[in-house]
Amino acid sequence: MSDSEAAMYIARLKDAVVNCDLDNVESIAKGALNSKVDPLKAIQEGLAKGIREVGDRYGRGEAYLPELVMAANVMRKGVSVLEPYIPKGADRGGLGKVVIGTVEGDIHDIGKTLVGTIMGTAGFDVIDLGVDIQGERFVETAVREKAKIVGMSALMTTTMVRMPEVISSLASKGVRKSMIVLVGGAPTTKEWAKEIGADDQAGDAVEGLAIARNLLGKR
Ligand code: B1M
Repeated sequence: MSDSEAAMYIARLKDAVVNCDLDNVESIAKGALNSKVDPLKAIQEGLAKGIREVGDRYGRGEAYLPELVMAANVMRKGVSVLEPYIPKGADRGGLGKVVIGTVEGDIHDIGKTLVGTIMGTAGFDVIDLGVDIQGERFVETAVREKAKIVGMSALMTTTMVRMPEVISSLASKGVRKSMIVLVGGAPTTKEWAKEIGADDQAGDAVEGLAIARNLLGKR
């Protein structure tokens, strides 16, 4: 595969999301796989850039909710083709448990699911709680499963405020220091993580995995 062929597929995947092209995204994603394009790169640099572009247009009032929904469906279809081909790590399940979910009031799941998948393929045992997860469920599950990592995702400024509640609850159960707390999602930042007492914030799935490995290695 030449670099220009990879770039062509990545651009076509992005365009498919931007143009809400549900009919063709599957064949473009399969073409990318056949041409040995890295599936994670295809998701992050192709599909995810497309959905962010549509999101930005929505934010500026240049696109409407139905377009956002359609573009998200295109993204999910593309991810479903590419995701099974993300290379798996050697120590499957051996790195410990990660409890991950999208916080209460928030139904965005594409990024959170991708983070869970990447951590799973790298060897973590991932418990994905889903979306709109109340703080108590994060805490109960993390305690019951003796999780090493709790990962919270929030895509909205109105829902990221749920994150510190979960951290306080972990602290009140006396387990905060035994778990690594990571946060992510578009409105979150490193400063936010620090402010609320999380261990770190990840800008994307690959960074999330790198941070998780690094922090676990220090324990
Ligand atoms: Co929504 N939406 N949306 N949306 N949507 C945003 C978030 C928004 C920024 C768009 C905008 O206005 N520009 C805006 C929020 C504004 C704010 O902050 N206040 C918004 C809004 C307003 C809404 C609704 C309220 C719209 C409405 O109904 N009027 C509604 C919310 C309903 C609710 O949650 N209660 C809504 C609905 C939807 C759809 C259903 C149409 C769809 C979601 C489909 C789905 O997820 N099943 C959708 C989408 C697709 C988006 C945007 C366009 C894209 C999100 C996405 O999937 N990105 C988004 C705009 C944006 O984010 N710029 C937007 C791709 C994904 C791969 O990236 O999720 O960032 P991301 O995840 C990354 C990293 O952030 C990181 O790694 C991931 C993978 O690399 N990461 C973590 C994420 N979580 C992590 C956790 C970790 C670590 C890393 O822990 C370990």
